[in-house]
Amino acid sequence: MPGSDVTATHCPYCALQCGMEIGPGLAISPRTDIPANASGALCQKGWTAGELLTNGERLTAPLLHGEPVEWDVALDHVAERLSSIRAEHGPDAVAVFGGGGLTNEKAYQLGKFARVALGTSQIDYNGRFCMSSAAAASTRAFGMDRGLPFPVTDLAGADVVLLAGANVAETMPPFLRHLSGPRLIVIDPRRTPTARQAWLHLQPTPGTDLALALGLLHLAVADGLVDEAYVAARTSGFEEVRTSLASWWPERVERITGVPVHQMRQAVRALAAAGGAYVLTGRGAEQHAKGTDTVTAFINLALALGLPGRRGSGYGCLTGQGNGQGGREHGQKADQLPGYRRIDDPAAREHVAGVWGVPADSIPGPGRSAYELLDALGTPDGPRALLLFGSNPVISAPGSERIAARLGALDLLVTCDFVLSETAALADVVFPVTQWAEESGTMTNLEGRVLLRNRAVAPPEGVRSDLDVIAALAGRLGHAFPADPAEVFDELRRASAGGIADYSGITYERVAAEKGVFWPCPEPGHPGTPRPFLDSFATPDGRARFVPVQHRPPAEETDEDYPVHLSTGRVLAHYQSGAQTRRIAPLVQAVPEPYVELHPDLAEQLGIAPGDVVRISSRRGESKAVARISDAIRRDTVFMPFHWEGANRLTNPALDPASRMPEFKVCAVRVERDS
Ligand SMILES: Nc1nc2c(c(=O)[nH]1)N[C@H]1C(S)=C(S)[C@@H](COP(=O)(O)OP(=O)(O)OC[C@H]3O[C@@H](n4cnc5c(=O)[nH]c(N)nc54)[C@H](O)[C@@H]3O)O[C@H]1N2
Ligand SMILES: Nc1nc2c(c(=O)[nH]1)N[C@H]1C(S)=C(S)[C@@H](COP(=O)(O)OP(=O)(O)OC[C@H]3O[C@@H](n4cnc5c(=O)[nH]c(N)nc54)[C@H](O)[C@@H]3O)O[C@H]1N2
Ligand code: SF4
Ligand SMILES: [Mo]
Repeated sequence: MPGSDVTATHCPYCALQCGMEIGPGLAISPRTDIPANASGALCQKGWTAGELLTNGERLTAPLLHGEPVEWDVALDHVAERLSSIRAEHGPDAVAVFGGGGLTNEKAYQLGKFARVALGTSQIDYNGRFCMSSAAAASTRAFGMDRGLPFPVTDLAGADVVLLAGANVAETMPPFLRHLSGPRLIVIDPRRTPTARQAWLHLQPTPGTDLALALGLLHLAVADGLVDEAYVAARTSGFEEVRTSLASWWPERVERITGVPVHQMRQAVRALAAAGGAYVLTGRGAEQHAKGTDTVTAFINLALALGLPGRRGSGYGCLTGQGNGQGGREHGQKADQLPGYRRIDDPAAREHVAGVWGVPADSIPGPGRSAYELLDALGTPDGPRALLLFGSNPVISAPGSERIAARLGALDLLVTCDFVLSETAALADVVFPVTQWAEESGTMTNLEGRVLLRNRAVAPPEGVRSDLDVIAALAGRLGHAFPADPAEVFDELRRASAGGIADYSGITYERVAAEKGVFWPCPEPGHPGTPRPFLDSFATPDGRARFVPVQHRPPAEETDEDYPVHLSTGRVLAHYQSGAQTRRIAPLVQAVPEPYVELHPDLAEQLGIAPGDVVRISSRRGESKAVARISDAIRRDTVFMPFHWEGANRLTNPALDPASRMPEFKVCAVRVERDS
């Protein structure tokens, strides 16, 4: 805010998008006018977010083959290479990869840049690795994917909240304040800090949530707990689901999941007896080669109990990245156009082509999904150049060594980043870009509430914004793109008008004055839509759809050679690939190195003591980590955070058929003491 020495903005990290203020000397303090953290809470990462702004490892000049060069030199080089690669191999030889941490304006502009300036179909983003299974399941059931179709503050009024595969005590700590009233049921193979606060903790074998959800629904039906009036009035397809449950009797589910029948019964009864109840899924349930069906099974359970579309109850997915929600709405996804439109829908193409001023038939069709795109790089049929914004796949993609090799096979790799991430270190050209506090733009948080980040400080000399880079490249390729976020947002509004995620009534001024506006918001006078499903769902007949699904084992099961399940996830102090948080001293101090968590019995069997270096191998690769021994994990499972190189050398890139989500949460490994 010009004229004031304090600027209101939001945290650079997760999807809770806690409100914060930046004062003199980059002092960070929580805002209390933003519902997500109105309690005045921030987590450790939020408090220390300012440190990366002035970090010594900040990039301040473009790098061309590792050497600092002038901006024009780097931009000219990239534009020339892109043009010649395109001329020689066709437009699909150039690919774009985006991220769910990018503002709405950047996500929108990246999609337009790919389709209009490059004419390529090859664009996707890291959200495929994140909540895509829940998005696919929600679209299938409700006709719309808005992570939480209700404000977070609604949760406080519930009697029971079920968290399937989410460890919010570490992944969004201030969110826990909304859960201080309800009884918590947590489904997690580990007794996490979240599970420790639960009224009931179900501890399944990784990869068995689908069986568990079917077992819970089987019990609900058997015990007469189905809300028949709701099912009749608001849903379709229940009979088929009821029939499909027959073989999922609780004892069989106990054998598959390891969760005792009496605990399942306790969970279902509590949910059914509650005045208000929510079923929420996180990555633990979603990041599987059957993640979409797993989420569907939890949605079926929620529907049978009459929760979605009812005030004080519901189903939701806890979106993870800062703009994980907005990032999946505005066209950086392979099959999508702005406003959460489908790229294969002729009417959607006409509308967006009109806004872009291009013929509809010039917009390329759908391209490859994230993993498939990365895996095709540098292959005879795949892209030969990649422009990458806001992701570090050398660390975060499954089977990462293979992906690093694919990146190495490119003719041209270009990244934008503020630090030399492991992926940027492989790039031919790196553009140094501004960070959250140095630029303005909108973010859509896990509730679907559009929020405004305000520029608080000037960037270091030599640094430009992602929008500047896109505009400069587009300009060199013969297209005039604006670089001003407000101007881009105005165009995004028009492009989204009439779509599922309609932002046309949202303005920066409104967002600032109202502390956020919920989409859909189709007109300037429209109040926004905090709870889109109260009257009807977004399906053609307004009813939520039950979809029958069946359990199946993980893509890779344990065997003699690889006898232990590996699961992966997060710790409080680090964020994602760690490119940011591994450079912030207090966070490094909190968790300095990669580790593997294993049960005392397994450790004893393998002769491993706390602090030993352990070698973990899978069919994809091998990595080393320090042993942490804890009875909070199942005996048959080890856990590794993925914030360092290592975990993803092991993970299995088996993909979910609907969402194309890789199986990050379960694969088979061998664990040995490193001699
Ligand atoms: N500190 C921190 N916070 C973050 C992030 C971060 O990197 N660090 N990233 C943000 C992002 S992008 C995301 S997506 C969210 C993710 O937020 P969460 O989904 O809460 O995080 P994860 O640790 O990936 O997974 C949650 C839990 O799933 C459990 N799990 C593993 N396998 C299974 C399984 O088969 N079934 C079940 N039911 N559970 C399983 C793990 O033990 C873990 O405790 O966090 C956001 N917030
Ligand atoms: N094994 C395993 N792997 C996983 C997961 C898991 O649970 N287990 N989770 C998956 C999930 S949910 C996610 S979301 C992904 C995330 O993994 P990544 O996609 O790698 O995400 P980040 O580490 O956030 O990468 C962001 C990069 O972009 C930079 N950056 C941040 N903001 C901006 C910006 O505005 N502009 C530009 N140009 N750069 C920016 C950062 O410095 C960093 O280098 O990892 C996935 N990988
Ligand atoms: S919970 Fe998320 S948004 Fe809030 S301070 Fe922590 S990282 Fe930032
Ligand atoms: Mo994520």
